[in-house]
Order: sequence, then C-alpha cells, then structure tokens
Amino acid sequence: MGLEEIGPLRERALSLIRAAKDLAALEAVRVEWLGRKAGRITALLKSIPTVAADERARFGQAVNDLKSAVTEHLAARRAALEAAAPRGPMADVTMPGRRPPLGRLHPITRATREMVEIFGRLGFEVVEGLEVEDEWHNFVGLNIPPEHPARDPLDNYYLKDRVLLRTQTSTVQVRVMEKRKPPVRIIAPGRVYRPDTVDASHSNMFHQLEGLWVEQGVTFADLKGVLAMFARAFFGPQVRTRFQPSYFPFTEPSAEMYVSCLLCGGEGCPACKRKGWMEILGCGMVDPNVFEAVGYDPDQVTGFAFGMGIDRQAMLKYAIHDIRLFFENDVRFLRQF
Ligand code: 2U9
Repeated sequence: MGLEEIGPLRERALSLIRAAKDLAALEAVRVEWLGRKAGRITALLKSIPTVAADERARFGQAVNDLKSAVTEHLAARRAALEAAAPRGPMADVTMPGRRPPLGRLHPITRATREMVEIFGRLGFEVVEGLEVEDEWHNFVGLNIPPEHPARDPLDNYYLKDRVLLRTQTSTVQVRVMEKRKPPVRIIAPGRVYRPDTVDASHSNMFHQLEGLWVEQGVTFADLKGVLAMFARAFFGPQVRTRFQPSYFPFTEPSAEMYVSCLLCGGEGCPACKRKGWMEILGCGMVDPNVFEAVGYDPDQVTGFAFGMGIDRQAMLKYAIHDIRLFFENDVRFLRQF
C-alpha cells in the first residue's frame, strides 16, 4: 500500500463514522478499522517495517495521523450518539395518566371518628390533652392513692420524678374540670401507655376513649341511657346491654357494661367463652373525692364517667384477632378497611 492511498482511506473511514446511526454501527466501524486482529489501520501499522527505507518515515507518519484522526472522530461520534440516545423507554404522552393510589383511614382512626360522631349527637365535645403528664393529673386528682398498685413504677413509664406517659385519658377530663365550671359534657380520645408485655391482646401503647358528663341532676339512669345508645349505634341495633357492679377509685358506684355477643348474639360461642356476653367498657358515677380535687362542690353536681379501649372495640367490630396488627403498618392488613 502506497502513501497516495492513505488520503482516500481517511475519507472512507470518516464517512463511515458519520454514517453510523447508533452505537452498535459505530462499534462495527471501529472494529473494522482499528480492531486489534484484523483492523485495516492496524494492518497498515504492522506493515510499516516492510516499507522501503526511503519511504518508511513519511508512510509511518501518515498512517499514525490516520489512526489519530479516526480515533478522534470515533470518540466524537460516540459522544454525540450517547447524548441523543433515549434513556429507558420513551413515554407515550398520549396515554391516560396513572392514578396515584388513594390512601385510607387507619381502622383505629375510623373507629375513633365513628365514636366521636355518635357521642357528638348526644352533645359531647371532643377534648385533647397531653401524653406526658404529671402524677397529680394521672393519679392524685383521680382519687388513686400513693399505695395503689396502679402507681407502681414498674407499671408505668416514668420519664422523671413525678412525670410519666399517661396511663389513661382521664387526665384530660381532670384538666377540663380545673379550668371550666359545670356543666361539662366531654369525650377524650387518645393514646395511653402501659409497660405491658406485648401479646395478641396487649400493647404497651393503645387508645382510649373516655367520657364525662357533669351537671346538676345527672344520674345513673343517664349513664345507662347514653352508653346503651352508644352500643347500639356502634355495634348495631340488635345489641343488648347489661351492667355489672365493679370498682374504680374514681367512680362510685362503678360498673362494667357488657354487650350481647357480637358473634353468636348471646347463644354462647368460643368468642364470648360460652357466656353470651362481652365486656366492652367501665363506667360509674364520678367519686365525690374527684370533684373536690378539682374544686367542684359534690353537693351541687353529680356526673358519670366511662372509659373504653378503642383498639378493643375496633377488634370486636371488625373481627381482628391480634392488636399488634394495628401497629405493624402492613398494607395487606390496612387495605381491608
Ligand atoms: C374523671 C372521672 C372518672 C373514667 C373511667 C373506666 C371506668 C374504665 C378502662 C376501660 C378499659 C380503661 O381502656 S381501658 O383499659 N376504663 O373502666 N374509666 S370509669 O372515669 C373517669 C374519668 C375522668 C375525672
């Protein structure tokens, strides 16, 4: 191959590079010209020692210039093709948009809102308070004496001396009574904390809804009427209610309310331990000591109070067997509500 042929070769190589439509075509050109084994320019480089001595230097120079030119043009073309290459599949902008998945309410939120709505129809106002409380509002104001087992440091999340995570939302009602004069008709939904060992029916954080109605002339009959109405509205009109004496430091007399079993209707089944009844809440007439603690005159007003676990009611209503499901954030569970 003579010196005079190098110019046309260069034109040919550069036009092939310009014509390469994609990276694969460009790579084919590179292999054809610069391939280590059979590249055309590689062959020319290898032939330099065989060229006549007087021509060799100029020929060698020309071949090396050719190699540089082709290498540079390959690199430039590669950069241009890469810049133009679409990244990933092209979007079809004429397609209808993909609907973003709509979230939904957590079953605890749903149950809470339903309860708030039912008590709202009876004139109860929603009040929220603090999750970090002092001993006075969590125990003393509720007539829970220092030696009461509920105050055991091992049964409470104490943050420091006399400050703890509330174990019941009653603290909210105490605060409202300190601030306002009767009549008071409020419900307090919210989180409470107890260091229980977690299992299918216990969580160290759960939700309560407590209520309080204080006014001149409020009686146990009002308590029964309000709570029976709640049970029918929340669980269904077929539900029957039963009250059974109980004891709480903050109410006197105290009771537990049972509803006819939501599964068997009262016949007796494994869910109600064959009793036909399920306990759903505690209640009672506010203890005079509680009124005195907040500055109400127990000779002037009476009131009733109640408390229930929202998680427990939601489990009964939606037939959920494990309280832990509420707090695991598994969408396969949450999607069902
Ligand atoms: C004031 C006075 C009295 C709230 C009440 C209960 C009975 C009760 C439990 C039910 C299951 C808590 O969620 S649970 O673990 N509660 O049995 N609560 S009477 O009584 C009050 C509240 C505030 C000022």
